[in-house]
Amino acid sequence: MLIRKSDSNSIPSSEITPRSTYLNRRTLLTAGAVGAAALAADRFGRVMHPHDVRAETKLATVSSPLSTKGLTPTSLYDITHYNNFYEFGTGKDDPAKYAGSLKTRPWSVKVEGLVKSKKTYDIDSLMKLRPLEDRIYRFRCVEAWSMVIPWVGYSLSEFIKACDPLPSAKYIQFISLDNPSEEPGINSVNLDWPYSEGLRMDEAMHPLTLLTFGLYGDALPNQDGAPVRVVVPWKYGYKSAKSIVKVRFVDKQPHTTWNDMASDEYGFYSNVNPNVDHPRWSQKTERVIGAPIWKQRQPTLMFNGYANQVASLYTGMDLRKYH
Ligand SMILES: Nc1nc2c(c(=O)[nH]1)N[C@H]1C(S)=C(S)[C@@H](COP(=O)(O)O)O[C@H]1N2
Ligand SMILES: [Mo]
Repeated sequence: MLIRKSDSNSIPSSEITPRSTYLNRRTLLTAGAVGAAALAADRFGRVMHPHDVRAETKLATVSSPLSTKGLTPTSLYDITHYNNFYEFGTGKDDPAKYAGSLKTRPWSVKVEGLVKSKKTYDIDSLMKLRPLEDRIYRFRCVEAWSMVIPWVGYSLSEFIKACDPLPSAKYIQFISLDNPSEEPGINSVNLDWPYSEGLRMDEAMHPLTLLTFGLYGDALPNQDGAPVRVVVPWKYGYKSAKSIVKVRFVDKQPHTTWNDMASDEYGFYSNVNPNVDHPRWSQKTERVIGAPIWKQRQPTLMFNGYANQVASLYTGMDLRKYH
C-alpha cells in the first residue's frame, strides 16, 4: 500500500541534511579516488545533491603561485574525519561527530591590543578583504602524521596590514571560540580554554602564513575550524588555531595552550624539525594519512619542506632550545 504524507509543512529530508551527514555521503563518492579524480568526483557529488544548500558554499577562488607543487591532496573524507579540535573532544573522529553544533553565522573577529584603533570584522567582510586563493600545503601534526590540504584563503599579512598594528607589536595572539553550549569538549577536556596560539610578527607576516576560510574550494567544514583559522605550513599543526574570534597584537610572547600544558613537549616555535625529537617519540618520519601502504611512512622534511622560504627567519637561533 502506498502511504502518502499529506502534511504540506513537512520539509523534504534533502533540505535538512546536516552538513556532517552530507560530508559523509559526499565523500563516499571520493573514497579511493585521489587528486584531480577526487576533486572531479567531489564536484559530481555536489551535482548529485543540489538540495544540500548549506553545503553548497563554493567559494570564488584564484590559483596561487604559493601552492606547493607536485603533491596529491588527501581525500576530503580524511581531511574531515581525522581531526584535532579538542573543543569537540580528543578523539580523531569527535570533531566530525560533534562539530555540527558550532554556529558560524553571525561571527565576528575582534582586533585588540597594540593597534592604532580596535576593530571588529564581520566574517563575511573579512572574507572579502582580499581575493581568496587555492593553496595546497603540506600539513604536519606534532603526533607524526601528515596530510596534504588544498586550503582557501589569503596571506595573513594582508589582514595584519588592514589591522594597522603599532611598531611596538612584536607578536600576534589568536584566540579561539570558547562556547561550551556549542562546543561539548570544553567541559570534558581538561585544557585551559580558550585555545590560544601565537606567532612572532615576522612569522605572521610571512606570505606562506594563511588566513584560511575554506578547503577543497568550499567554506571550511566546522571540524576544520570554521569559519576562520590560520594555517602555518612549516609548523606543527597545533600552531594553526581554529575558529578564531579574537586577534591580539602584543609586545611579549603570548601564552599558548600547548606550551602551558607541557612546555618541554610543545615549544612556542614548534617548527617542524626531524632532528629534534618530541620527548616521547621521534619526529624523523611521518605517517601520511590516506596514502597507499607503500608510501605511508615518509621522512619528515626540515620546516616541513618549506626551508627555502622560511629558514632565514631563524638564522642564529638554536632550534633545539627554541623548539
Ligand atoms: N581551537 C583549536 N585549534 C586547533 C586545535 C584545537 O584543538 N583547538 N588543534 C590543533 C591541532 S593539534 C592540529 S593537528 C590542527 C588540526 O587541523 P585539522 O583538523 O583541520 O587537520 O588544528 C590545530 N588547531
Ligand atoms: Mo596536532
